[in-house]
Amino acid sequence: MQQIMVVGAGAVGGFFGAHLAKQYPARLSCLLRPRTLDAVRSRGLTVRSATGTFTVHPKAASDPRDLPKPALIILAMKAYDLDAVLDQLAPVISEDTVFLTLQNGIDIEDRIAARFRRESIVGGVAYIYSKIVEPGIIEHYKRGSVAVGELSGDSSSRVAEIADLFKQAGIPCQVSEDIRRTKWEKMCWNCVFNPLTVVIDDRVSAALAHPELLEMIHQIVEEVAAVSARLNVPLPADMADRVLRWTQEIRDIHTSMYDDWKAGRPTEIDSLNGYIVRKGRELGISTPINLALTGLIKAITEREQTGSDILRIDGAVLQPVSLDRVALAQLPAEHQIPDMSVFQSNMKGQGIRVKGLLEIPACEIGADHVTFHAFDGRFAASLTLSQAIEYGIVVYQIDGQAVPANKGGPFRLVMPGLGDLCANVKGVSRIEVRRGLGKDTRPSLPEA
Ligand SMILES: Nc1nc2c(c(=O)[nH]1)N[C@H]1C(S)=C(S)[C@@H](COP(=O)(O)O)O[C@H]1N2
Ligand SMILES: [Mo]
Repeated sequence: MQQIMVVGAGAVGGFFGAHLAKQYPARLSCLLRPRTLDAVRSRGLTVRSATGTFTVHPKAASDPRDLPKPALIILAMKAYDLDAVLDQLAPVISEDTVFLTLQNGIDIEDRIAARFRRESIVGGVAYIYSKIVEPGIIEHYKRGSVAVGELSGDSSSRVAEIADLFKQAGIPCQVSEDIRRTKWEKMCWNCVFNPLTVVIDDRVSAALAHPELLEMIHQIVEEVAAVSARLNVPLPADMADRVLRWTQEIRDIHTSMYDDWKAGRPTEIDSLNGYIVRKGRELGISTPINLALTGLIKAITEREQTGSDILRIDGAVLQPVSLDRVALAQLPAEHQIPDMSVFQSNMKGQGIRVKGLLEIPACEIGADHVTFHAFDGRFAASLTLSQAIEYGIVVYQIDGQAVPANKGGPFRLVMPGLGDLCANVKGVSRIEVRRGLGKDTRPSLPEA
């Protein structure tokens, strides 16, 4: 396996990629996202560790066709980026390309096998505690080893070769005779401590400090093990105790989910506890604790959703709120306008009165204006609160579908009766309640 391509230079890919690049400068390249690529091109890829700091300058690109054709591809990006990465890699994959999967999640191999040959996949598990400090700079705190193995459980020369590659580069690598089980064992740990550290907003050790949580940890692992057993990967009866034992030497750490949450990145919840819930449902196994954790993690980490398809009400309110199209459709019927053509024959779609929207948050006493901001930040209209309440309607769907951008969607503010067309904000994504007039970039201010 002459050419090696590492996908991703995050906490996992950055650490292992840098070690491999140091040992095999001519053989290793990195497939990176544009932001990381810029950083690695200009400053290299740096690993800071208690045992030393080093920087490498690997070949890197954000299009795999710009890199040497890989014989081995080490997938080390987040599980939720898998499909996009596989699309991107398709042009450089041949009959004898080998994939090594280092990400969390149990269905990664199946998802690759749905696209490429199952025989091309070698299973892997990474044991490491590290963080991205900024793009291209990884801080490494603990561990830093891998386990690899054939999904079939057979021994093979390619697995031996991969293990050798890592060992020569100073990375401890174990050949697992049952890599599927090894993955499920790590899955147990992940399904316990990733969500718990987020829920308690604290280190792993804080989840060990209360007997109720220890009992909950046992229940999480039992649910995971029940699903795993039905998929023909039986785990030991004392699996939960093993998980707790492994945790002792890393008591002080947070987890990758915790770090993702704090950094505002999406979490891997759907590949971890969310996967257990989905598989459990398919197999008729009930997984109440994993279900609760999945819901809680989504509620905690996705709280501050923004984006062009989210309408946020903030400013002079006690607590900002965010609504998507589904949430808007569930607001009280008295505020809904099922058919906008009642105002004007050429208007289409379903709307919600701004009055109904502004009843959701508690407005600060004295709030008297409201500013509607377009998503692109290039247009805003400021109205008095009473104008907005009397005339404002947000059109949010047409025939049950999102309003297209060329019709001013996903959300368009209209003001039938106000007579100010310029107050019809297209692509509105933020409603800012204010005391006094706010930003207004309309070509002419409303007369009223
Ligand atoms: N986001 C955004 N919304 C906007 C504008 C704009 O430039 N950006 N122009 C406004 C003005 S001045 C008018 S007259 C109407 C035009 O809407 P139309 O393109 O549907 O005719 O959109 C209003 N809403
Ligand atoms: Mo306008």
